[in-house]
Amino acid sequence: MYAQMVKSEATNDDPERLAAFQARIDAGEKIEPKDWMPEGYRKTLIRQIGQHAHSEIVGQLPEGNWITRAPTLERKAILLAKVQDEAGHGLYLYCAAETLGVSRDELTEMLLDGRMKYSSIFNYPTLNWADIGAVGWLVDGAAIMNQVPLQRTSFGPYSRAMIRICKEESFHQRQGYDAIRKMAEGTPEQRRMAQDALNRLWFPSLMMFGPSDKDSVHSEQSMKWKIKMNTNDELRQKFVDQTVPQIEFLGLDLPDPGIKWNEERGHYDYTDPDWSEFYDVIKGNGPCNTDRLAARNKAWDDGKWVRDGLLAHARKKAAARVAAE
Ligand code: FAQ
Repeated sequence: MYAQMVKSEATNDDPERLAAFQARIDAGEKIEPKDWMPEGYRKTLIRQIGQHAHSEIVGQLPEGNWITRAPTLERKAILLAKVQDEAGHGLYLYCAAETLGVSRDELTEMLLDGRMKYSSIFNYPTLNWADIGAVGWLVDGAAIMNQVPLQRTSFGPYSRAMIRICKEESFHQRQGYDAIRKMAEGTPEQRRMAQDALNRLWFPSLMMFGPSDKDSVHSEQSMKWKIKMNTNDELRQKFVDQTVPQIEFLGLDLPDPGIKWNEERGHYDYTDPDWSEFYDVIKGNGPCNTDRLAARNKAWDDGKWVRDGLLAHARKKAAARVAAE
């Protein structure tokens, strides 16, 4: 099975080659597609970049759902631009993965038949306009916390894709914060909606960083290879520390009674998400898993005639070129 195949387990590569490869990583060199790399490195990257690309594409669904119902023309234009950006991020990432010898079609098929994952967060519904503000603020906020360090990741094409993605994600986070601020400063009903969105999306946002360090399967090897630059818990803590003052600025109630400043640690304490819920969601049993995969499968099936047409055109041109030679 692909999922087993891409585990970042130790490989049987020649120890000398492995040591030279590790020395390049330790020296901060970028690894480029034509360079030698251990099979485990290549497969771990395909798994992570592929999952990331799928998340960008599936992540368009909960927000796209609100484009027609945005409260003003300005908010509609902003949301439309954001959703288009997510499609672009998916494309940069699929291109980065393709340099590792897997095609975009193969990756898509693995998403569609459940062999590859996408971020757990997109299996939660967006019930109202406040959720759209909260997605930009919290979900893009969590995404960018993870992605800024990935600009320094060891694989060249991934690192370069992340530079552009991060510029756009920071606009996404700010537009979300602005939308939720408007709600928090609005009528009592708007304020109630903002609070409700924060309460529902807080723990799913914390889950985006992955399981706690003691349960993370890939972190140790991925950090050695600089495919990941931080552990899941390090990034989750940074996100909590950044977001709590924003919640206070908005005058909203904290979504977790366990949030308290810990003077000794110099960080906020917080309650861990319900990890059994997380594992259930990534196994396919979240509130929207079935809908999300059905929507992507439908888009893939509906687009078949376009792909077939383009392929037929390319084949015809190639045959004409061969005939002319
Ligand atoms: N959801 O050993 P670890 C966005 C899986 S940004 C689902 O810790 P790893 C922007 C993991 O795959 C969101 N599955 O794994 C946007 C593994 O399973 P496997 C995407 C998860 O890879 C915003 C198992 O659990 N960002 O979409 C999750 O070292 C708004 C064990 O976990 C990225 O992908 C999860 N949350 O660390 C778009 C960033 N967490 O494969 C639209 C790049 C873990 O063995 C709207 N990725 N799993 O079967 C990463 O940094 C890492 O892959 C982690 C997971 C941190 C996500």
